[in-house]
Amino acid sequence: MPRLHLILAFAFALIGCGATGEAPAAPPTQGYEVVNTYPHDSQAFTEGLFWKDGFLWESTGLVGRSDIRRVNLADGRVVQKVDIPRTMFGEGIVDWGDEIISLTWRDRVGFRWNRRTLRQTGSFPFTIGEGWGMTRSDRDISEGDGSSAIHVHDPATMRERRRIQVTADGVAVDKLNELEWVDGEIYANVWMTPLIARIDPATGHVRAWIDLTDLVNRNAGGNPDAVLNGIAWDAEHRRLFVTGKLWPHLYEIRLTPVPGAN
Ligand SMILES: [Ca+2]
Repeated sequence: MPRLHLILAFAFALIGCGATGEAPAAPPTQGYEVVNTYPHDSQAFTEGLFWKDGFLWESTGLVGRSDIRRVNLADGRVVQKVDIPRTMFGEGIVDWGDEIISLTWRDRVGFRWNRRTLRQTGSFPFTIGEGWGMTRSDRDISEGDGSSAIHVHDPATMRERRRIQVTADGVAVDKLNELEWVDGEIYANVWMTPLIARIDPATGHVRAWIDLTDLVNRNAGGNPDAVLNGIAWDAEHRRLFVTGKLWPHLYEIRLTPVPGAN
């Protein structure tokens, strides 16, 4: 059961149970501090988020409300946006070259957009189950499908090159949602939880959890759909941003050292 896997993974992370057999050690839970707080569109059902060229780029979901937008960090203002087809449910986005590539949740199609004009330049069939979050390294594009798998694609064709199975202390971590490539790791927030997993892309092992319970409590307002979902990394200035669906705020956070690490 995916949910059981997730609960077990979280419990192991908190309790710090010892590993069995040759499974890796239980990942520690890492703290953070809020560096800056910014406004975020509380109508945005955030599905994708990244930082590029001085702006946040965000995609939103829900049928009839899905778009791709360029957002000013300081005031949260949407400076440019394009709707995806009104019958579809938008999902993750990633930049590649002059393009933005976007997924849909269950519509089995992805789109390519000119990043400057936000005009659609193409589409492609998307046959790997559901589309969830996306991110990129220098070489490829990674994408989740709601399970514990991260699919690594050739950006030119969006064909799968390899697959990462994500585990924490030997237990599959399901419902990996919005993704972000950060300093050689993949960060993934886990749907319906306050957790971000820091994943080793070579092994799929979770190296640490980041527990954002306090930010979820500040923003969800009791709405179960208002989950943590949105991680962006400004590599140049080493700023880590997080937000959630329908959250009124977006945060820059700084991670505190992993317990027990130098
Ligand atoms: Ca992201």
